[in-house]
Amino acid sequence: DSSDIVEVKNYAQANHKEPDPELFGIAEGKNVVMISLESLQTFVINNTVNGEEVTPFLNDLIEDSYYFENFYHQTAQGKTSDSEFIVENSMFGRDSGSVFFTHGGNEYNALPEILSDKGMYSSVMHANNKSFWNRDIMYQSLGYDQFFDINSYEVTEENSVGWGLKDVDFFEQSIDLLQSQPQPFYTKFITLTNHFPFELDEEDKMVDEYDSNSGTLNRFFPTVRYMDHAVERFFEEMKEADLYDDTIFILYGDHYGISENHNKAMSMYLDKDEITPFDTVQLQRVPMIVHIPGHDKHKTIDTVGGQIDVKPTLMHLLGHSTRNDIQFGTDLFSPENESMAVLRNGSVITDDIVYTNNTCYNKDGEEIEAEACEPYVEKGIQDLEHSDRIIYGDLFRFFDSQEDDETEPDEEDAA
Ligand code: GP9
Ligand code: MN
Repeated sequence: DSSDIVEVKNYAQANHKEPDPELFGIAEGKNVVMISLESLQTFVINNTVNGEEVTPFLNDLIEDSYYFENFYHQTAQGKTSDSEFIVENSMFGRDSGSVFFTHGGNEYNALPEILSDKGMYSSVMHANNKSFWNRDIMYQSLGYDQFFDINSYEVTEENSVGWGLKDVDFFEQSIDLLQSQPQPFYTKFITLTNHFPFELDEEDKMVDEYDSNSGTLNRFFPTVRYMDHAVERFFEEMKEADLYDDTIFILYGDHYGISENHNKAMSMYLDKDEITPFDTVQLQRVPMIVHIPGHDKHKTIDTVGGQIDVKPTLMHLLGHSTRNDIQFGTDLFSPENESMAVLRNGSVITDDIVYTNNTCYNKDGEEIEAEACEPYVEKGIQDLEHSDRIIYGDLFRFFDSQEDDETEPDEEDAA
């Protein structure tokens, strides 16, 4: 009932972390381009296949960006839709099924709605049917102003492969749509080509397939390489369209592309004897890149975090306090960040431990005594439970986000 919201709110707000004052508001007034990179995992970053770089553009971009190398996807069966839900709400998805389907009509306090209320135009670009993952319904609940679905794109036999419109054509056609929007905008792009079963036309193969007993892993590398190329083209097009300088870019991998069914091939690629449960957790890392044109303090950051941290991170970059929000992530730039990620199955990662499968490991992958993991495991359970209570009780019906919204970050401390 409505008293639940008070408890959940108190829990979430007790975990609030103050932003880094140097970065707070650095992107104020700018456009935000978010790119959801289909099935991209961290293990291919700065790595090679058959002697060739898999992600040459992203590797360069990382040199000139904030790059979070210990950033985890937190999705479950809802795949892309889970990643969207987690990123937009700073809440966990469901432990099974997809919250996009089961609770698409709930009230939320999501990024698109918040940013829209603050004068930004919010939209999604994705060349698939609007009802896939129940997006047309859920995007209304999340407060998007516009969803450019497959009907906004010219999709032909020639420019399609696998699941649909090729990423290069998708980005190219999106530029006009982007320019039709009022600024500043908050726009999310969802790529498609690097999706299982990783099909690609010969002419688009820029690296050769890997050679192992897993056709899936073998094909993954050329489609990742193609997606990397598509993003490179998009950055060029943003510059040509004169949008680049007024925009900040957030790129993240949505979830794993290579499941545990391919462990044998994966161990061969990673040159390991076997893939242990510890390794499996490490393989849930996805790239997270924050690129701010003209910014000269970019660096690689080893803070442990996950998709749930994107919302507070972005809110603070745009200069909005999140002290009064209900969220389960933390600003990745906050000096007080606890460096921790909780996965949907209860696995937990910090700077020092990995907990998974009822086993506590140190960061060298050696089993250690359970006590070392206990407080983090408990925190993980609490986070998941409180987040779930919001979904199942539709608790945002009882939450007024505008209430004392104008409070500046430091006012309350001073009072
Ligand atoms: C479909 C795309 C892929 O529109 O987002 O979804 P996935 O299968 O990765 O969840
Ligand atoms: Mn996906």
